[in-house]
Amino acid sequence: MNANAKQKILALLKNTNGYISGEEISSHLGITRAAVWKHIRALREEGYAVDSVPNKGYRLESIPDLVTPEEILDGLQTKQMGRSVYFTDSTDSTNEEAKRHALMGVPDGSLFITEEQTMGKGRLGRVWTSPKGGGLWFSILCRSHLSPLQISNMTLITGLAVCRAIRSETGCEVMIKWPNDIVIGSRKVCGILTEMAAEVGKIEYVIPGIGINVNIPSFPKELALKATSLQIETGKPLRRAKLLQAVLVELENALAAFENAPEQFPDEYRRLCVSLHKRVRFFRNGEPRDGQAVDISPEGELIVQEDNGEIASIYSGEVLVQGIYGDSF
Ligand code: BT5
Repeated sequence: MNANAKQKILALLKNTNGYISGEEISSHLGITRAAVWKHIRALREEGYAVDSVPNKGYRLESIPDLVTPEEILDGLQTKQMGRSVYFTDSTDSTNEEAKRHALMGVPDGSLFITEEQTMGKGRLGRVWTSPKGGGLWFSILCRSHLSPLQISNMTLITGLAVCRAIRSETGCEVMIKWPNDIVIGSRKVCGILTEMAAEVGKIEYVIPGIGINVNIPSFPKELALKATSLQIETGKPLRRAKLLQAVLVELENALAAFENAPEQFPDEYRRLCVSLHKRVRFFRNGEPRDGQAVDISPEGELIVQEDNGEIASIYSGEVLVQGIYGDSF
């Protein structure tokens, strides 16, 4: 079956107010009425509710919550980001998908997205729970001009973009826990894992991998205290493709701004960073060190005034924040 014709029929249905006749569709696309019917049936199987009435034709009644290329590209307002979509029903990890495709020369801004990850990755070998259909599990391949040092800010810029998008799409007052968590209150709604490949002094590619808990009604016991979803917070399910489009736009803008002026770390990040002005604990050589988070440096480091009076600049790693996910120390 011609997938392109199916996409065109979907676009026609979306752009028609009311019914469109089978005859009109078939003459518009130059295919038979029987072929139109087959495509309509395929769309219904995917979850599109298409009403059909004799002598009137077809009408799209509702759109399922899909993250297929058709739904992502429909109305996407970016120049490059997310314009090539690699969608799978299930995969090990979208970061791994992106790495495999990077070797095949796919374009800058390619999006790798899946309904379910069977080996979703957190940092430091941890697991990211990615149930089917409940979230936005995706990675973006960026062939950046930044230096490996500047790239350490990628996670922070991505977090800022996700934060902006969730705020504008849902009104949820999400905050950033430095460096890679997006939280609502004291629970995590999104995690970011950035991976990169570099030669000496030159970036080959960088892959921000983003997991957003969207339509997850509840979490298993071991996560229930530290995880939340947008559905839990707002009380209703959300169209994932629409939120994703907003993230892609924000990410494209935030990255462009950062590439133009890498020395100007956005003040907005500081305002949205829940770790700042809190008691924090970090680790040096396995030893816990406590203090107060006082600033983010222009390079994106967390600056901590330690209890012993020293000032520490933390570049990466785990930082516990008192009051978040029940961190206590
Ligand atoms: C992260 O690691 O937060 C990075 C998560 C990145 C996930 C995305 S999904 C798309 C792409 N492909 C991948 O394979 N990964 C990326 P970290 O800071 O290490 O946090 C991991 C910890 O968060 C786990 O040990 C759990 O305690 C908790 N966790 C696991 N799944 C969670 C979920 N769905 N929501 C909230 N917390 C979760």
